[in-house]
Amino acid sequence: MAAEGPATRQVQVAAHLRLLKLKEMFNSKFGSIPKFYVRAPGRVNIIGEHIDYCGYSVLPMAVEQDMLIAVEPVTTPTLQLANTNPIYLDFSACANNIQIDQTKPLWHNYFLCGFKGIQEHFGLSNLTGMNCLVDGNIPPNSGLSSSSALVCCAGLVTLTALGMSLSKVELAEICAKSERYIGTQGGGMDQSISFLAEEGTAKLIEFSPLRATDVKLPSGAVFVIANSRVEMNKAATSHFNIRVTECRLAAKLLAKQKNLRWDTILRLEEVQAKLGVSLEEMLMIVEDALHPAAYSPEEICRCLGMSLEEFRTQILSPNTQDVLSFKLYQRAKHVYSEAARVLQFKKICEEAPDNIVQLLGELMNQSHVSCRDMYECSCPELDQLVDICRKFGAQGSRLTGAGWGGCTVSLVPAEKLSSFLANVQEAYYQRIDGGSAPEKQSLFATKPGGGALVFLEA
Ligand code: ADP
Ligand code: NG1
Repeated sequence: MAAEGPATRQVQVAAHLRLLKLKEMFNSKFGSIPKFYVRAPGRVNIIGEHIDYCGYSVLPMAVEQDMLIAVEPVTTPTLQLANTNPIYLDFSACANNIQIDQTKPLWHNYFLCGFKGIQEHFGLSNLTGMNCLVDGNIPPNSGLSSSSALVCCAGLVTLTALGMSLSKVELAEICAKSERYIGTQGGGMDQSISFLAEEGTAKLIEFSPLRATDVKLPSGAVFVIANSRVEMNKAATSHFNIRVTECRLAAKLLAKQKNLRWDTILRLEEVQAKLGVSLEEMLMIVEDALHPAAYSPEEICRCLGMSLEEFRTQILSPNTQDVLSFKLYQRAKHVYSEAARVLQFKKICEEAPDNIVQLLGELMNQSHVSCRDMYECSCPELDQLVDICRKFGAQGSRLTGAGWGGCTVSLVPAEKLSSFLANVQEAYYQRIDGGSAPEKQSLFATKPGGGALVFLEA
């Protein structure tokens, strides 16, 4: 085993101090000592954006930032939630009557998603309560999955308080499903990596059935996260669900054109599987079957032979009812090409050619262009940050997570790391910070971290 360096010890000391502080705060809040603690990490998606909910594999790794919850099960049926960050207000509810308000995605609703997911999985109607103090250090609304880390952490807290057990895969599937109670129709990448992550390796996450395979990242380069500082709460806007709907509609129209049973098809991957063709062939099929001009609800209804009423009730989500134009060609092009890039990325990591960093960087750059132009989930600040990162030495740089704000991930040759950080700091952050001290939380190198876990001692 390698000897521990001073940097590792510093991290351990900081983690220990964080736990002691949490224990103290818990004591002053609830007048007792936590019985156990749970942590669940955020993630950075290296490549494979907006394709998990279309059925395609993605390639994320866990980051060291996480949600940490101190817990004390109690004998009354009251669930009491508090947060170390005063912007997140205290909340309490009866554990047997959980209501999740989709119209206001307040922080405690994410906890309730994880709680309800476990409750429903075991069909429990009588749950005992808990006192919980939450401490999170994942930048919120920034594409690093703070919301899913909270949902997963809450799911594992509830399972542990009940004294029950589930596999990591089962937990990930339950939490992916239950996070949808908040109103967003995500795919499952975030919850899967939060549970299945392992230190030192990125993972290829595949769905149906859910599984995770190690992907060895190149040793000569570092992944750097940079936060554009534009926040985007996915549940408070309709951007995310509009894209999910566009992909679903594209899948149905492609299926109809290819004489498949379109009414049961929900994901673009199902069309490919039913046709038995390659991703490259799917890209050609999209060229023939869909047109680049946006589709109106009326045109879609004509193509599918359904009424506007059926369209609204059976296809649109509550927050996409008023959408009048759907870009199906562009979204399908992004999804099939991005799915192919994920497979190429994994293959290059396995083969490890001499120019591995250059090849992986090119795929990341292509991914960003596709997210920006075809999927339209970037924003001017993200595009600027990506340009700056490339200018100062990144071989590849792209938005990560849902987008419309949030973070970029860049692949930087190890020998260029310190000049890269200094230059990006100056070119992007100096301007918005007005020259104040660098904000470490906005620009940092990261490596694959471990997954969610429970522990007893602070
Ligand atoms: P992300 O890309 O970070 O997952 P989302 O928009 O999906 O962004 O979810 C972010 C939401 O998660 C926040 O608005 C907040 O409600 C919740 N959240 C994030 N961090 C914390 C925290 N430390 N404590 C409580 N809730 C948090
Ligand atoms: P973030 O960036 O955490 O909101 C969302 C979805 C993922 C995935 C990505 C885009 C949720 C909880 N997460 O992640 O499933 O679709 O966008 O690749 O909906």
